[in-house]
Amino acid sequence: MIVFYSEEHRLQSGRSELNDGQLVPCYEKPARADIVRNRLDAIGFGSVRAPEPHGLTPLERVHDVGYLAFLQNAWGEWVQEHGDWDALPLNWVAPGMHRRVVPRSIDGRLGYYSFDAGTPITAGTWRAATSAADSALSGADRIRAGDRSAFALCRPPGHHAGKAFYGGYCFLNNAAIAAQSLRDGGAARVAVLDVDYHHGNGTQEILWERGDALFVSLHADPVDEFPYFSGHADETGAGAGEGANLNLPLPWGTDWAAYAETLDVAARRIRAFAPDVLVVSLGADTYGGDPISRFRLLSEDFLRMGAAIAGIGLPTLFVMEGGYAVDDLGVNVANVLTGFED
Ligand code: Q9C
Ligand code: ZN
Repeated sequence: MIVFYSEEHRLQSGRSELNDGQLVPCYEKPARADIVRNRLDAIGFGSVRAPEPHGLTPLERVHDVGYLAFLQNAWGEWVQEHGDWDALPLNWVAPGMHRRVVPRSIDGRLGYYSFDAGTPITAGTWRAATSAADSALSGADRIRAGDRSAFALCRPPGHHAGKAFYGGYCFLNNAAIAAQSLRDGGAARVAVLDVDYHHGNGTQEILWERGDALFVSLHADPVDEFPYFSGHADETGAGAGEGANLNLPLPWGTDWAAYAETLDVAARRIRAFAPDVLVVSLGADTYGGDPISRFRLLSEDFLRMGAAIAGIGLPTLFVMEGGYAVDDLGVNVANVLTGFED
């Protein structure tokens, strides 16, 4: 399968995120994409290409134009106000407060458009995020052209980003942007399967009222885990999208045996929806060695995951999401892709 990868991912290299009460080095760092790229090279997997630029139009099909303008300009405004250090938000709206008026202050707008303090905006954030979206869009183009599969090695990731918010290391929702592009290119129905350890709250929000797009997610139960306020089993969609959202929360400690059963539930739902294409939000933070996650998958289990996804029997675009055990991330991601192909 063809792999899309942009060197511009390096431009997102935050210094620190707020974690357990401390500013710690960002878990979401350039070495993540490098190790995946290197592993694919080492095993001679597919051909790696730079993405085609797709411009703003496909981003505006998913994200709010005011949000996109904010994201594009935030770093410049932040530097003018505070100088050349990562931009992190400090304030958010609480129930009973108001978000009718968009703040003029850059600090106010960082809070207005975000939901955590783990996602620094830096000088290169916009270019890196748009290059990742271009990889997802280039992968969608391959599927539209008739390829059975493609892999968008996106960095920064995307599934926590909503129509008008960033967070969870994500700025642009690469998977949703690709899914929309596939719809616009002629697919009548699309499904997004999210196997990242964390709930894909951004994708869920974007597709919430959509009957033409099924969202299915396996993730750590939000009663215990980030993003805490999204991902419960009773969130099933609304309006035309009622019933087209399936959350499958799992407890901390989940191993492959339990995961595989739940993945089968997801696969059966996707087949019943009868989509034309499948987009997979591929996070490998379900790995037992992941430093911020608490599932127990082994490297060999990712081969089985790839085979199970192949069993759904749809043209499939893989979009890279999380995974922070950097040393093993290349093997784990490559295992999903080779397990799919074999
Ligand atoms: N103590 C993705 O996997 N907070 N994002 C972690 C750990 C945020 C993960 C805090 C995790 C975001 C794409
Ligand atoms: Zn994750």
